Amino acid sequence: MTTLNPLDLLDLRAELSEEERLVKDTVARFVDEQAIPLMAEAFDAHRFPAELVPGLVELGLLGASIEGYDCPGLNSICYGLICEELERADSGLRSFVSVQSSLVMWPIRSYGSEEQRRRWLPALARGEVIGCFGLTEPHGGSDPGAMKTHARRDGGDWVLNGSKMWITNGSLAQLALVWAVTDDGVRGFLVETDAKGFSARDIGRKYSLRASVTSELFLDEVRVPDDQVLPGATGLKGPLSCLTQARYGIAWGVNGAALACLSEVLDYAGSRKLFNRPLAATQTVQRRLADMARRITTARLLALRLGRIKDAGQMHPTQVSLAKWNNTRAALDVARDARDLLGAGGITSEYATIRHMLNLESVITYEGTETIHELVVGRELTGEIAF
Ligand code: TGC
Ligand code: FAD
Repeated sequence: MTTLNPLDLLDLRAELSEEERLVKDTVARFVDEQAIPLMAEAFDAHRFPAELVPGLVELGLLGASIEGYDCPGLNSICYGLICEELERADSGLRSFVSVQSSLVMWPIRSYGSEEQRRRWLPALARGEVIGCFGLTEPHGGSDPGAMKTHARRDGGDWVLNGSKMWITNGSLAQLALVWAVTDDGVRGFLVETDAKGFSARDIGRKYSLRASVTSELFLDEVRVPDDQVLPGATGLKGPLSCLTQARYGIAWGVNGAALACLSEVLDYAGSRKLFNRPLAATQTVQRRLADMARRITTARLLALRLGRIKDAGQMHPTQVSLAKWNNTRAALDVARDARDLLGAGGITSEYATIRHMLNLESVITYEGTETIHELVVGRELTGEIAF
């Protein structure tokens, strides 16, 4: 009997095309050689490892699935595999790429004017411009319809006032896509962060996603010319459709974090000797390891199916909610259990598991909390809105 790969029990690799495997393997090499060695220190130091950006750019990982504008136009499976590999290093690294690709470049590609696309997309792909996505406000993120940040017309300009909270890349960004209420509903504004009246302040003392920058944004009479408003997006559907893209990537990414934990705990359980036998030779430990493998395998299958549906142009936001919810919950449960199996060492940065576990506490909250995604699926099942 052939031996199965413990990290790919159903041989999902066999489902990938040659191009998809090549993308996965290339990003995996970058992650193993350049990203993983940096992440524990970056997390400890509460800093985003910006030295990785040139490598991300060289591999075409910023805006990887955008067609044209100096971007590679890879399919959705490739984008998913990129997220999975990057999150094997750290959720913060995947977050950086998610925001740049799905929450800044995707809306400019989908809702921007031709002039906006030409101006911003190549620079964002080259990492010369870093972007952030400002939707959440201090009074509550789950209900973006309660947005207070507003924009009023003034001659040929718009004037923005308000604030945003918990914004990934906020103080790194040269370009902030800020969503604001206008007389015609919610619109997206491309705000250059050196504009007068714009400021960003980092949120410190995080115990999660420490290798990612999270900021507050303040807008005090910020003037934005009319040609920097996204013409194709009016209403809440604009930002919510961007979230669908990013949540899709998260449904893949979290599997990478879970795989990193499983890999680490398998090594540990195999080598740790207690009561004259390896830890791995006890029934309850094997059951726990098997359960981790079950959760990861089913989550990866779900992501793969979702990716194929997306590439066929058939993906529904509720399906993305189901996958973001299921896969993030699976990854968090795997990480917590792996942390316990690592014993005392598992509470230190000697192992990556606790870092992944803490990061996943953010991932289960951002891009729609677990409850919000359960309620989206509940609405689909019953037709009743219960938010
Ligand atoms: P609702 O009435 O349901 O919808 C309004 C309009 O939007 C459409 N729509 C969507 N379109 C595409 N994708 C989706 N996921 C969509 N969800 C809704 C909908 O069809 C409708 O269109 P139309 O034409 O009828 O007007 O809106 P609602 O206000 O009832 O929303 C419900 C709810 C709770 C699901 C929504 O507000 C929600 O998703 N809340 C969670 C907010 C959230 O996820 N925020 C994330 C902020 S960004 C972030 O966290 C980045 S972290 C990045 C990182 O570091 O990786
Ligand atoms: P709340 O909305 O106040 O929710 C609090 C609790 O109430 C949650 O448990 C929630 O599930 C529950 N709840 C809410 N509504 C209901 C209901 N109807 N029924 C039952 N329970 C409910 N936002 C951006 O715009 N851009 C970013 O780049 C970004 N990056 C982030 C990075 C990090 C590290 C974090 C932690 C957050 C980021 N966010 C970003 C914000 C994120 O999207 C919000 O935190 C999230 O949407 C939840 O909003 P909230 O924190 O205000 O929680």
